[in-house]
Amino acid sequence: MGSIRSILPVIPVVMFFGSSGCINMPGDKGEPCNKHLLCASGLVCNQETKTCEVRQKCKEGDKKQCGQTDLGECSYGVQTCTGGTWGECKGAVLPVKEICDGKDNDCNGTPDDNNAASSCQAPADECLNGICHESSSVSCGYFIGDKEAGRTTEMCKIEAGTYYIGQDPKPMNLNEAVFIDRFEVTNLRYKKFFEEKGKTASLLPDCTPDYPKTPPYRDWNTEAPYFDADLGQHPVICISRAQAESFCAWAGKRLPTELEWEAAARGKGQAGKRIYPWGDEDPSGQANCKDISCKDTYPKGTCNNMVDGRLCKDTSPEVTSGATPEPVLESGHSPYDLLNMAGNAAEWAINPENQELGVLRGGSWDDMADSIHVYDRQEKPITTANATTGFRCAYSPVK
Ligand SMILES: [Ca+2]
Ligand SMILES: [Ca+2]
Ligand SMILES: [Ca+2]
Repeated sequence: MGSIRSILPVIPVVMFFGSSGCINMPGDKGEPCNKHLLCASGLVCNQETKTCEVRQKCKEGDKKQCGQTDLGECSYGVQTCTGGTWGECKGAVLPVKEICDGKDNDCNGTPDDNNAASSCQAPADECLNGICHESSSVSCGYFIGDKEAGRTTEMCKIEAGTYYIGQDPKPMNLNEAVFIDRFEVTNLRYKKFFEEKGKTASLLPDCTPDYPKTPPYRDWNTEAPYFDADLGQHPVICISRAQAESFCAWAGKRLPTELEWEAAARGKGQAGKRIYPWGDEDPSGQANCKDISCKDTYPKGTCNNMVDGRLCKDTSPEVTSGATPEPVLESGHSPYDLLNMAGNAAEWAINPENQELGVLRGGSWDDMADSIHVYDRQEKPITTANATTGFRCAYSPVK
């Protein structure tokens, strides 16, 4: 039974292919086309000569676009028709592995995605704005935004996680990591912004009417010389919240929320249950504020408003005579190594529940040590601008 079934189907197949002359096969190269004007694979029937020729893929000299995409670093190239076939693709830039360089190397429309950080030297590094950063231990050292340059534009990364917030600290969650300026915004940084904005009067730091028009604090005006270069590294003061927001937007940043600001001042977890950025010890030498436990910016008794223009409103013995803003590079390191979170300039922050509420954080050079705690906050109209009001900016990375 089985042997008969396997033999029978073989017979017609042998008969069919065994005699090619019986059917009209497509012609080979140079042969006549068959009666259906067909030729073998890859050949075409020349309608005039009725012979089979190599398929003409294109017309001599024709050009067409080639490559994969023109997104990111990629671009299309051009292919030219030569001898009936398309030549090589010239000038096209094809996708390559994404590396950390601020560019879209793999041409998917997003720069530095697809783990661009893997091109950084150490495995723990991360890629931000085209620069590799060590994410393991260093919290600062980020330079974000191309509008500004210089050390005082450095930012620190505040990790997502639980922070103990408030005078009676309660756990609160910072959902996403945020970058915050390491320093208060300086006069020099603000000057660049002010000039690029055409010295618009509404952006002029203006202490009127709280303080007399006395140098160095009222040395800003729209006429040259309007800016005291000696105070370039001091915090810009006499800044309203709208002016602060304007500056941060110009720099590609924004004002921090109160939660972000306090997280940056305290540090993460239980260790953040401190009262000052540096811990629980008095500010001695750590903060620029105005009682005797603060830094003594000027020797006692040397400040005279009328002569040297420094603001020293209070000359009583318990007050550090001559407390004024100090250069932002100096004091009060927080766990994330931000400076002057306590004292120096008071800093605008945003309360997300009530954005119309003006809030100043950290106290200022004009506050006593008991008013510059990490949880201290002053509510003020957002139009407030006096010799204590400054700010720093925050930044959320684009995902
Ligand atoms: Ca990409
Ligand atoms: Ca890249
Ligand atoms: Ca401050």
